[in-house]
Amino acid sequence: VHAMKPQVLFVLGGPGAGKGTQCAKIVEKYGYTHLSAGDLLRAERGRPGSQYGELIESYIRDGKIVPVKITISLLERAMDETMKENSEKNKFLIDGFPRNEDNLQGWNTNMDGKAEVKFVLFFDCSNEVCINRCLERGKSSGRSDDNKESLEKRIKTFLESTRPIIEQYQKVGKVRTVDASKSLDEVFAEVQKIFDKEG
Ligand code: UP5
Ligand code: MG
Repeated sequence: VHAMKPQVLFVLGGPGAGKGTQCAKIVEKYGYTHLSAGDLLRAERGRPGSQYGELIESYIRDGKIVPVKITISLLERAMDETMKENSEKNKFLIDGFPRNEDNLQGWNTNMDGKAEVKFVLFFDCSNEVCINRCLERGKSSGRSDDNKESLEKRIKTFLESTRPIIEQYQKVGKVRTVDASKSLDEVFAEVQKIFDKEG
């Protein structure tokens, strides 16, 4: 039996839109594997002996997007490991990627033919709500980018670099948008409508 090709959903939205929170709920109900590009980068940053630790930290603090060669190698390895363990686990939520043109090109170059992107799940949320959620979380998260200065940069990067990626997918009918400013349960109710149909 041949291993099934990975089926990928990209999960995008501004900082603090609730990507990670909703992905955890999707995993519970629909059996996806959640891969947060940001979490993978933070883990690599903290790995003893990593040659990229300092670079990753400076990009994250400045709300800049890490060169795709680093991110894609982490994502590809995580997908391979998941499917090596259980070849039927081929449904992935890739959270927080692709964030810019460099990311998208890197994905297309490395993953074309290897994985299928079904759609983009977009958590739509005002900048103000995004910032407030991250500042609130910053009281206990220990994340070096949950502060006012970094958040201004993260929002700017989202608007300038990530929105155009979402728009590209929108043009080919591949975006499913959820109003992410509502309560956690209301947002998940919207998510379930999408996944019950095509997840
Ligand atoms: N919360 C969640 N949902 C809520 C709701 N409905 N109502 C009220 N509160 C809600 O949630 C954020 C906070 O809000 C939490 O406290 C939560 O309880 C609450 P979370 O689910 O964590 O939101 P999420 O969208 O995942 O926010 P996150 O901060 O993770 O988003 P970012 O996109 O900013 O962060 P990420 O980790 O993806 O990336 C960080 C950095 O890594 C980037 O800025 C970049 O520098 C780098 N990066 C790359 O360079 N390349 C990549 O490919 C990915 C990341
Ligand atoms: Mg997250």
